[in-house]
Amino acid sequence: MKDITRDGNPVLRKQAETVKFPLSKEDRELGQNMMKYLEVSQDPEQCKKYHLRAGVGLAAPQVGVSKLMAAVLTPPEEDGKESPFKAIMVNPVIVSNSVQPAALTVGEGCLSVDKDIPGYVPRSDRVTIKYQDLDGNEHKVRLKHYPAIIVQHEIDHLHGTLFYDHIDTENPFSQAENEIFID
Ligand code: 4LI
Ligand code: NI
Repeated sequence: MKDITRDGNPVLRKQAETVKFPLSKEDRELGQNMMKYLEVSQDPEQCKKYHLRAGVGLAAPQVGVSKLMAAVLTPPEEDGKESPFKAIMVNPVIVSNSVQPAALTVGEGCLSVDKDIPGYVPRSDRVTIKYQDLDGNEHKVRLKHYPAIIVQHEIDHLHGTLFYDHIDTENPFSQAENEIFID
């Protein structure tokens, strides 16, 4: 799990394959290991010990597997206003998204992209997603703000898209009308 695929590896540019149920032992472990990576990476001591970069999302192509699977783990916020989101998502799809655009004020980073690429990544502020969990149960959830941005970033990975594809090359900090910023 330490071996994250880096930009330039063709697996990051492929459309990932649908995962069939019941899950193989291999697929189940893949999901569990991706979540484990996020948990370990968010613990400052373990992060240092294993020389990891912290992440809040990880998609299967980032560990070299071209399958529709991703893990998301948002750390609990200090003010506790926004509810944390934790899920291993199998075959996730965005079923609807808000017209309201949003972007992270500081831009996005990606475990597969070593250098900082400055610019706003325009996203939808809210999304409704559907996915299956490791037991094949269907979930439909509505997310907003930071969790919504992370999920869009991870689902992009499953279709071969990287965050910087969305940055305006002419004007990386151009703002969409009404765009809201999330820190
Ligand atoms: C330590 C412990 C500053 C710069 C702030 C760190 C626990 C950037 C932000 C974390 C930035 C945790 C993150 C993402 C950004 C920047 C991802 C720190 C891990 C902040 C996650 C997928 C984009 C997600 C907010 C170029 C690896 N994550 N920061 N973007 N954090 N982290 N993304 N942006 N500027 N990437 O990167 O997991 S969506 Cl939780
Ligand atoms: Ni990424």
